[in-house]
Amino acid sequence: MNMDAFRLDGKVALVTGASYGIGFAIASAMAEAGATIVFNDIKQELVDKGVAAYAEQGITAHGYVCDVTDEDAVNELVAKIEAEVGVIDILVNNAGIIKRIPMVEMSAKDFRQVIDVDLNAPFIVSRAVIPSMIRKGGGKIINICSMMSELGRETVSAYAAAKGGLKMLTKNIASEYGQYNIQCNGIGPGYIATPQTAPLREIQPDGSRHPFDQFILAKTPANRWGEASDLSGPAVFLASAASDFVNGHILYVDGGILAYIGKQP
Ligand code: NAP
Ligand code: GCO
Repeated sequence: MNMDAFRLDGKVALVTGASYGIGFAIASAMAEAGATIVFNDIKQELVDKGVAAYAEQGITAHGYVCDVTDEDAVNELVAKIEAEVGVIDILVNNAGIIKRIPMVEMSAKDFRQVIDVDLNAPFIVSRAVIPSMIRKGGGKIINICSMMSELGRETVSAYAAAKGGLKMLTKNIASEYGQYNIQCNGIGPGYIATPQTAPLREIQPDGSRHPFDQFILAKTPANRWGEASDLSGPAVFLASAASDFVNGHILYVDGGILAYIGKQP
């Protein structure tokens, strides 16, 4: 097998919400594999910080301010990227939020905001990039799903509904656009140490680990939280020609959580 199949040379990759966290790690890995990196964030300040952080790794990233829930802004962003950088070959729908509120205490506004960012936005951005992918002869779309694409837990009803929907949106894009040599797959990270999960890992006043931290360690055969870098290889694989016959698949990168009933008492 020619290992160049795992390279991304000559490809333009848009990773949404990638100033830091999982998106930043995925974009950095794709750059190492040869891709030209484009990313967006809501705030110019964070875009600037992201560009500097990529530069510290020797990566010249193209950063843009864009709220992925704003359809007009997304369409303008894609047109600007195509004019300034090139047609998007790889899209990673990474931007996401979570609100941890018991469902009966959650407002419909809060519920809709999570659905808007975590499900509606991947639809909006994918719809904006697919026509050019078709004209170019193909492309790759990677949706960042979750354990909550498969499992529920207390306080994350909106997030689980969104990520469950994102799993099915992934399968539907794969079904509808596979004929144009577009592969759409998902990555389902386990529990990853990023700002999004920082509240779940806070050291307690008595110096002990957060109860949820201990819970996740007991539910993870790897007995550790994931690092954003654990997602790099899977993302490069799904962005590369090595996965051209993989379509509609959710690749869980979870240290074994979904396979495991949990540590015995
Ligand atoms: P994070 O640290 O909270 O980063 C999320 C990123 O998305 C931030 O850069 C954020 O920008 C951006 N973003 C949020 N709303 C946006 C919007 N409307 N428009 C543009 N950008 C927006 O999260 P993460 O842990 O890296 O997670 C990244 C993705 O992985 C999310 O989809 C998350 O659901 C998913 N995931 C995370 C884990 C985990 O354990 N961490 C596990 C499974 C899946 P701002 O800072 O400006 O808000
Ligand atoms: C939570 C966590 C999880 C992770 C991730 C797991 O509150 O349960 O934030 O949802 O973010 O999605 O795969």
